Amino acid sequence: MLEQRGLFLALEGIEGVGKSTQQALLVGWLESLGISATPAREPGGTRVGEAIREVVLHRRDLDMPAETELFLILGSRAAFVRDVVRPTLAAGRALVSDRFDLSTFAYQGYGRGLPVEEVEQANRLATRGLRPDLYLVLDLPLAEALRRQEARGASDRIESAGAEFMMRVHDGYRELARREPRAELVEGTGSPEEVHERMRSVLRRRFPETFVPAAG
Ligand code: T5A
Repeated sequence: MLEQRGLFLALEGIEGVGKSTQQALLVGWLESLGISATPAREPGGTRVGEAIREVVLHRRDLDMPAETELFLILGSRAAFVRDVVRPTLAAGRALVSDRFDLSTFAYQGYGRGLPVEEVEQANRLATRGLRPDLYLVLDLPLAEALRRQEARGASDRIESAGAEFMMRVHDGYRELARREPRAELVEGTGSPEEVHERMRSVLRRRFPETFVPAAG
């Protein structure tokens, strides 16, 4: 178990890039090192968050301005931070979240066209300033991510927003990863194991005291 405060890792990137796959591998690896790790996802992770997720992702019958989508997602995040993130970190555990606030900047900011700075400001209210220790931003050519997503099946309300939207989100992630010191762009091509090994290298480099080379 990590001492004092735990470690907060957020997996980010467009749909189909491999976040869920890498989350499972990362949690397994952390546990094998004796680090208790909790997987979570956003939007969701709490009862109210899962109810919001249902509305935001699956209620295609609802016409929703981008601002409504934003505030619903931030509403879910406020509960997630209070009820999942803070208690997990206070217990000294690692939290591996499938998406966090970089998703909001990429999708509602770059994708939907809301001013990114204002989105960041509203997000600070939801998180009360709590931020991940590291964002692992998986990067794939858009066409490859779409192929993987199609192979996986059913798309949600946001995924169905079209190719131009997805391109803006894709480019937005690259821009965000460039300017966010806590973000690392991780090449998503190759087998899941190869991508996982890249993640391990990043974690060893970023947190050498936690992930000493001999630790696997
Ligand atoms: N959203 C979310 C916002 O708009 N704003 C926000 O602030 C937040 C938090 C969430 C939706 O909500 C939006 C964005 C999203 O539209 P979701 O279902 O939680 O949706 O997340 P998705 O990204 O849609 O999940 P996906 O399952 O599509 O993508 P993943 O998790 O990135 O990919 P994964 O691991 O499921 O893999 C997809 C397929 O590829 C295969 C897998 O087996 C799977 O079939 N695969 C690989 N194939 C070859 N090589 C590899 N290395 C592979 N890795 C995985």
